[in-house]
Amino acid sequence: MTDYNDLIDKARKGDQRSLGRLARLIDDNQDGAGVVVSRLFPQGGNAHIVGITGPPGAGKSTLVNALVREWRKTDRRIGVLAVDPTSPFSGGAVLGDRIRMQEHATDPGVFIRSLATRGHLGGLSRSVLPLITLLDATGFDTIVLETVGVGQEEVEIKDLAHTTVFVTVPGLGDGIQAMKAGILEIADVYLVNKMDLPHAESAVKDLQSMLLMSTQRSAWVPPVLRTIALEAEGIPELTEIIAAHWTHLRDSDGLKEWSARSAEMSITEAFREAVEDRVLKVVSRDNDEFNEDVRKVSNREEDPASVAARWLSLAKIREEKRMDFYDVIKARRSCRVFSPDPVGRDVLERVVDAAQWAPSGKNRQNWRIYVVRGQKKDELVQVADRSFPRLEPGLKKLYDERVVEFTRGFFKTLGGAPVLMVFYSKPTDEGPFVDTQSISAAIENALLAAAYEGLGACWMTGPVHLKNEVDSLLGVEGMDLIAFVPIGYPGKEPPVPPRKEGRVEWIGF
Ligand SMILES: Nc1nc2c(ncn2[C@@H]2O[C@H](COP(=O)(O)OP(=O)(O)OP(=O)(O)O)[C@@H](O)[C@H]2O)c(=O)[nH]1
Ligand SMILES: Cc1cc2nc3c(=O)[nH]c(=O)nc-3n(C[C@H](O)[C@H](O)[C@H](O)COP(=O)(O)O)c2cc1C
Ligand SMILES: [Mg+2]
Repeated sequence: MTDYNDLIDKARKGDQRSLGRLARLIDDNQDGAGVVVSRLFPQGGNAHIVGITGPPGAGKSTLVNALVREWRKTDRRIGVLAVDPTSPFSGGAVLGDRIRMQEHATDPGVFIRSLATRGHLGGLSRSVLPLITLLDATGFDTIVLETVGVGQEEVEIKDLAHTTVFVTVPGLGDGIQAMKAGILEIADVYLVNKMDLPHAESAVKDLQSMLLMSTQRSAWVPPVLRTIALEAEGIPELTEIIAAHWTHLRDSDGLKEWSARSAEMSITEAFREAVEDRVLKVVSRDNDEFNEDVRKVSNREEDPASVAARWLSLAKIREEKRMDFYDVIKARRSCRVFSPDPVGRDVLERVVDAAQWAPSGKNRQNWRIYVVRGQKKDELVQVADRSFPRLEPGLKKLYDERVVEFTRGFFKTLGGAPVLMVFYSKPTDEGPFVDTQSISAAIENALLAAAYEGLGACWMTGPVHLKNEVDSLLGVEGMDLIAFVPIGYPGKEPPVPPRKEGRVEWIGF
């Protein structure tokens, strides 16, 4: 198992290889990417994120290169994420970026990564958000995002970057007009690059008069700068303005507003991606259940929206919890409130399979597991409810009335769980002591597997004194009733009871 914490620590100390590995993990969305990002996230929130956008070929990469050189005169760490457009007009941009920023390739204070867009976030790659988190949380002071903006779609960059610089060039003429609607609201700094070209001043004038027409009024008045990126002309002025805008944001409510807007956008985006991933998993000709739906819709037995709604409520669509082993152990909590959402049969089969891989005395596998839902389940729940009065006096001795009341409510419906697993032990000549240990191993395996699947469950002793009723409901003879395990998606995250001290003695260490 990869030790992500170790990688993160090294990356924070400036180790480029660890940083590169984490970036690749995130960019390729490999297993573990989600875990890493959620570990990194709380450490972020310090970097200044600067967006550089503008039409293809405006000189953005050349400009970023010059900016990095200027910033590196002081000791700050700079991250660059260059997002390549999928547009056929600017194919080869990856190579271009690499060449233009090559002078920083060996500088340990600079991290540069080019990303291909995958049609998300208006020209921005889907992994941009988590990669920003990576750089932010590992101590980069400034993060530059280079994106191609050719129309409306670059608008989202303002939700990703604190400071957005829009770069244009002389001679675009009507091109600028076309962009007008989109760009006037987005940038904090406007810039005409390639001032060495003819008609450069008139491009500046055009931009200035367009900005005057803008109805957007705020405390920050976006300036128009002039640069020749190739010769690093105008770069010190640009870094000064970028720093001034950052100061302005932090001294006003601007940063707070930006953070709220940015959080909203990133949740929406993460949500959309998660749903999209689940959808792609379902929509496959390898999936028999899906094929059955295809048949139904093509025969007009069910409409597409109803099929989609059914899948959305099903387990397959839920986020798979890819957890470390020890995270699973800690995620296994006794769940007391369940969601009524159905649990897919395939998920339950994996849970039961895990139970059956438990060790047992002389490998007798003396367990019998009943997985029950529907009316039979409801009848079993009623038996559990009727068993409660027997428990009550004992509970009252231990807990206050609120807890007793809550437990009484829990027994009424077993937390509203959609499925109940009933564990029986078939007596062997090993005797009840070994038999019970064996089945306990099976129950705990099932609980851990359930936690891994994102399910909640609760180990309950089961209404032993009403065993006859349970037996006859299930048609069982000659076995010991061991446990009731209600199971389903959690309706509420269970509380975490603290672990007790002094339970372990180390001898001979
Ligand atoms: N004349 C002149 N050319 C420049 C200037 N800055 C950049 N260029 C040239 O413009 C071309 C495009 O530069 P890039 O930096 O790749 O532009 P870009 O906006 O990053 O391009 P894409 O990422 O493909 O959209 C290159 O040939 C640069 O050498 C400048 O100030 N003056
Ligand atoms: C053998 C065993 C029997 C249990 N029986 C019951 C029970 O009858 N009713 C109940 O509500 N919880 C029952 N529990 C759940 C415990 O109360 C619960 O595990 C404990 O409060 C610790 O919480 P946790 O599982 O979230 O760590 C049982 C747990 C075990 C291991
Ligand atoms: Mg570029």
